Amino acid sequence: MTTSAELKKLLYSQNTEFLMEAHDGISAKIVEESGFKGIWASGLAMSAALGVRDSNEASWTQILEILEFMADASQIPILVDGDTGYGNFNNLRRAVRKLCQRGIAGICIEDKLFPKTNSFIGEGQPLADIDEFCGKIKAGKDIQLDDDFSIIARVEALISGWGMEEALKRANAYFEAGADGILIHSKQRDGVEIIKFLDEWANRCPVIIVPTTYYRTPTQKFRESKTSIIIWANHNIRSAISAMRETSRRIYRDQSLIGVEDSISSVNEIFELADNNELAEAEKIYLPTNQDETKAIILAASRGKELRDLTVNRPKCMVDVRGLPLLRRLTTTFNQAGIRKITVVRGYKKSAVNLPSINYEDNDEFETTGEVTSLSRAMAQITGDCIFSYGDILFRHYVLDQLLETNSDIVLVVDALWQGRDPNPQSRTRDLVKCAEPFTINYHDEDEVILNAIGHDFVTQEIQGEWIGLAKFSESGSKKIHDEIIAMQEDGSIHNASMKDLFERLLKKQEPIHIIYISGHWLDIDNADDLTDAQKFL
Ligand code: SPV
Ligand code: MG
Repeated sequence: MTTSAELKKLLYSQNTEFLMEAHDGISAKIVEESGFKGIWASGLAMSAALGVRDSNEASWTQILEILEFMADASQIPILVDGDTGYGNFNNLRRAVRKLCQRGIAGICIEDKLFPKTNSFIGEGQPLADIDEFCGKIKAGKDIQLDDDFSIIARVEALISGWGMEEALKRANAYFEAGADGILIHSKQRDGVEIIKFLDEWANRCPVIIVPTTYYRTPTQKFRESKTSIIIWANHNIRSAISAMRETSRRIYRDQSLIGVEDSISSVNEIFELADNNELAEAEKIYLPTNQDETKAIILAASRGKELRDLTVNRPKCMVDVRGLPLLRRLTTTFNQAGIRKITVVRGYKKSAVNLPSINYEDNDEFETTGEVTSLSRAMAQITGDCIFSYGDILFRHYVLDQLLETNSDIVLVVDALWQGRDPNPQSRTRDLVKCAEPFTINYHDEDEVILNAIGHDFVTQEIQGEWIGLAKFSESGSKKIHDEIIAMQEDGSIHNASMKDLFERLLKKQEPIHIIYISGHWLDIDNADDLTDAQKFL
């Protein structure tokens, strides 16, 4: 159904329906997600959002631009506040054609003079000549490109103090000229004159009301008097003004964001409203993919239980580290090294892992399976040059640069100063390594050293370092990893297997694995102390 047909349906619905004010794309989205079936594109609100008066200071084409954003941002019908129709019958004709072309459902025009003045300002505003206004309605109806497009005639006789008789006379003339509905406006504090109008009008055609000043009158009363549509006309722009004032004043006063951060929308909410995920999906389809481009796979399926309260609603990778989720810090490091294709394997609280511009794969059995099962979820990405990373580590940029320059099939980054971090090798599960050569003063960044063994419990004297959870697979390395995962799937050993198990299998098959040494400059985040270290690290 077109939005214009939907607006018609609301107009003729047996129930009283509601339109909510919006003034730009984002407010249109918010109105729609709140459940409203239609939008009132308020002239007052659109003007205010542009910082101008509701006196036709914004040109009609500028309003048209805003409407185009609103229509793109929402699926529900938009009834436009068309003021007086932006001139005479001819100006309205052009406006109606353009509105139809942009998928707007209807226009409301008021019987006042161009340039209009907001109806709440002053008393006894002059009204348009009835015949001239009827000609405008006819011209609009004759030109509309869409049969379902609605033209609502707004009667200003009550609000301008011309009386009930004049209001009824005008409503009748406009209805006979072809208006699809009447909007009757009032600025009384109670709904008495509106109810009187509704009762006398007796539903000859749909009637719309705007209870901005008579908001205390129960909605039920308007239902009983057969109101077709109630417009909540300006409450989003007014709430935006209050919120923006409060936030600006607070930040100005505090010279800090601490006082506002928890009470305002997150940047992620903006990404969600803008549907950044859709863009990420589209990029996968439409952007050329360079097959030689290095990819990254990040395992981020586990909760991180030791972080307790911090990981009740989100996994460890989304824990805040100095104002940004850990995962964002990690992916930014990859991006800065020119790696754009990043796949994250999610598990625990996967919907909380929602950063844009990332491919997601899910390991829904994360509680009962190990790292290799998570890695297998990203199987399609294990091709070409590929960086592998745990989702809970941070490292200096040079570490990744050094790794990217290696040439061997499988290269692990190993911290030679593993004891500096935590002298007890058994203090937590650590991937310790024995290598063909130890780290010495003569070690060069580019030296790739053979890995002899990887495990959790070697005697201290034999340990040359700790794998930090970062690795690179070349094209043929990726193929070896890929094939080994398939073998593990086939022999059933994949289930609880860790990355250590996978590397051990390759070593057993005499597949060479290399390491490069670093000396500190990284950390992984397992507990609250690590998180404190991470704040310092940044
Ligand atoms: C608007 O929202 O711009 C209106 C309604 O026209 S009112 O401001 O009440 O006149
Ligand atoms: Mg208006």
